[in-house]
Amino acid sequence: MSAGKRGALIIFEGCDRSGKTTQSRLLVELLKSKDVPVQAMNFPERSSNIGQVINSYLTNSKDLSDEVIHLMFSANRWEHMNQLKQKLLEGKTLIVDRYSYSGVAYSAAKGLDFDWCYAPERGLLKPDAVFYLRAPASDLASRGQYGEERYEKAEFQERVAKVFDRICSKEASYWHQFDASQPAEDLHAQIASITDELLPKVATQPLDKLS
Ligand code: 2DT
Repeated sequence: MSAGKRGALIIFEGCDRSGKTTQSRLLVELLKSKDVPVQAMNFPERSSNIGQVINSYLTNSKDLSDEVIHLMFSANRWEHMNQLKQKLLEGKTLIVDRYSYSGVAYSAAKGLDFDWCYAPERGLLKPDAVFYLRAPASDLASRGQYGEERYEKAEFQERVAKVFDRICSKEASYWHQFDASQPAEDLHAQIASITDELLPKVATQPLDKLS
């Protein structure tokens, strides 16, 4: 890497089974093939102590109040912030599956206040781009059975999608919305083209924080 050039913080967001995992993998593979330093990450990061509590909550083996689990998800991001910052400053581009917006969308979909949900996210690193994979809940449901985890229910996912839509219109300057029901290769081509333009543009920009 040339001196002073940082990597980009790119986030994938969307409902369960919107294709985030596939698209983030394709993007990582593409960047690797171009010798761009890149790393895939995802939130929740389930290996830390906090991550393990989140994991037992998601797999229904532990119950916590909506507020407590919300703050745990946020704390799980905060505990990794220094690491993320360091990697970006070393020139590594980070492709992250879910971030603060999932935090807000899933908790607000349960009925928690939107601003309350967003408050603990302030001060975390601000993404350079969010790729929002959007598909009607009926499309997502037709992709096979939902799994066993807590949130994998069609009606709940519809409420989550509404919150994502709201965030997308508020944060339009760095959110890119895609139709997730199109073929994976077409979606990948659009994502690749935006990423291509993004990397050189942000390389000399300072890191920003969510406000
Ligand atoms: P995965 O299936 O992508 O591992 O996500 N979630 C996630 C929240 O409720 N709050 C958050 O802050 C984050 C990052 C979304 C597991 C589930 O956890 C939800 C789905």
